[in-house]
Amino acid sequence: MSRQMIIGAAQLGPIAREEPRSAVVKRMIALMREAKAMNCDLVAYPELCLTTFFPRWWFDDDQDAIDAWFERAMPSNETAPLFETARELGLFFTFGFAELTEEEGRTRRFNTSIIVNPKGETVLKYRKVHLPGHAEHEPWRTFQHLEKRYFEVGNLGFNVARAGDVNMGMCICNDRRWPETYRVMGLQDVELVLLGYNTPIHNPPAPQHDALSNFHNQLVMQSGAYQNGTFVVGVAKCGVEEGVMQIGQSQIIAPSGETIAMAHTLEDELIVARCDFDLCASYKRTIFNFDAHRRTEAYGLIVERTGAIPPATGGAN
Ligand code: CDT
Repeated sequence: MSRQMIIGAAQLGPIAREEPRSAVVKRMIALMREAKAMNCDLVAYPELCLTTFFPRWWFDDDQDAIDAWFERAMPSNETAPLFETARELGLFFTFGFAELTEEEGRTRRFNTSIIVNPKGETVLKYRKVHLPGHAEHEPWRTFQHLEKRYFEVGNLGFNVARAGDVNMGMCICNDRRWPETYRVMGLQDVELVLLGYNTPIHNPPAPQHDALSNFHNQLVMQSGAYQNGTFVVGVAKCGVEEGVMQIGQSQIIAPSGETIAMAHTLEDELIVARCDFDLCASYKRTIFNFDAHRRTEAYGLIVERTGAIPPATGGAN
């Protein structure tokens, strides 16, 4: 019998700075009910999806103002209805939030996502590893991208969990641009990578890339899917949020690398695809049979070196 899941990617349009979590949760529940009506088994939401994308602002080191964007408990009073609705409907779901936790005797803050099963249990937690942007106030930018200030680098790695008979993993936004993200999960036989993103079209240090934002979004997720024989589900928070235009293009990608469903708006929108996880095997057993074809003896630099060092000049091979 083939292993199938109907997956809903629940794209969210902009969330205003003043919009309370309770209002966002209502929007998420409306999409969840729509997903159930379309026979979905799992609903995926974007990165940091309970509030506006707050790293675009500098808060003058006002820790209370910063911490107001973070969740101290999950579920919380405000998010409990999401968990209850998923239980009522019998759905898996995944979403991203800013996590504030006490660990190793100190307060820690992560950009986090979780997968929750239909019983309301968290089956996997992920904390974002690749934090883009900058750590100091850079007033020359039209908006800030202060993830390096507000979050620590995730300390959980890229784990894969067996849930609903499928090997599931997660990453978050900027992680999707890095091939190592997918490969570490590929080496755990991942079949479904769930990821959310907030991607402004304008990148102040490299405005020449702006027109390629959608292309790059597809390029990285499609190649990650194909090269690891996995489904990839990318879910945007998009549209003009507090004056900043963010890309949409939420999509579900098959292990062939083909996009099989894509959002066409920059608003709350559900896209749905039936995913047959047995399709992963034809890639994992042939062209990307890691056991047969990977040559780890040639890959040492991947973990030994972080930044690129050019070759010495003048030498011939
Ligand atoms: N949220 C997030 O990771 N966004 C980044 C923006 C990069 S430009 C600083 C992304 O890679 O989409």
